[in-house]
Amino acid sequence: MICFRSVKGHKMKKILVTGATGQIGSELTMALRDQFGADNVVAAGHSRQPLPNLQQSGPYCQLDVRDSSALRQLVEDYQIDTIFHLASLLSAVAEEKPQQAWDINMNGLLNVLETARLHDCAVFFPSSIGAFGAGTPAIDTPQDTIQRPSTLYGITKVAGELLCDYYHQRFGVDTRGLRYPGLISNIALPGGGTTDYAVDIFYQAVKNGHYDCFLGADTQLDMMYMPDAIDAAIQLMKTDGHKLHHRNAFNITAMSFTPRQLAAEIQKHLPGFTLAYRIDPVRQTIADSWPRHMDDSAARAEWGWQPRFNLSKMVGDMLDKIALKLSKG
Ligand code: AKB
Repeated sequence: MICFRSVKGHKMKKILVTGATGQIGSELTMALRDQFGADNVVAAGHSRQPLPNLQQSGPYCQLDVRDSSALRQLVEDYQIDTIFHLASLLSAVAEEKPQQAWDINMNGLLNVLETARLHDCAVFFPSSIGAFGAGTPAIDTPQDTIQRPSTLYGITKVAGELLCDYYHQRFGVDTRGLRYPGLISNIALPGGGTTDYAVDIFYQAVKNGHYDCFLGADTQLDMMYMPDAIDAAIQLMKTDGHKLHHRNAFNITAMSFTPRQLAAEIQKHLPGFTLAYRIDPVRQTIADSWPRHMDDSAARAEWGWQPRFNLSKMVGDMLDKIALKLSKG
């Protein structure tokens, strides 16, 4: 592989977040604005309405990442040097619309990487536990291992990891990425993932004291609370690139649990909470093909990854925040 320029240490001065109205983007954009200045972080959303604080606290625009000229214009207009590219369809919705998922996930990423090559930007790309498949070791899943996913989402994540590697090795673009587990948050809802139960359960527990879970009681998956997911993305992008042996993409996890274990933790705060199971065969099949617990030692060793939230800390914080949110209406 030929590399035409070496990777410089990118300073994040002008940042673009695609998919800024999504589950990660809504919080990452605000965290970046806090750290780098509100005017220096451009939020680009597409299909979802932005939350008022996202739209009002700094530059916001509409962008379909498949529109390469609009993307390039935006990068030129704001002199962007770093792109957090979050726009993507999630696993369950991608199974409903595989052609559209390919178009958005792959052509969107290609447009971002080409724009980054032409305008000398660094790129953050979120991969996922979905990049693994049934042939991957499910316990302590190694950083470098078999990746033969059976979902369209997973295929776009593996291809995305490889494409990011290619742009780094071939063109010197500073691409970096994480393999996120299921993400649990209380600001924007996730949109059509397999791990969404671990968010829905909190809203239903507080509102109705009961939840019908679409995954089976003992389906164990890696999970993470959103504050850790946000810190990880920013920390990885700030790390001196010379320290990184892996780039696309690092396994990271914070906890690993089943619906039964999550319910038991919620019951410590809400003793009357009940859980029943109404299995969705599509999402169950997807979950069964994913790792139960990833080995994230490469992330810990190469850039100091260390989560702050475990299961009990996350559950306490989620219940407090959701109760407050619902009480405000
Ligand atoms: C999904 O369930 O699709 C996502 C993911 C694990 O990538 N949350």
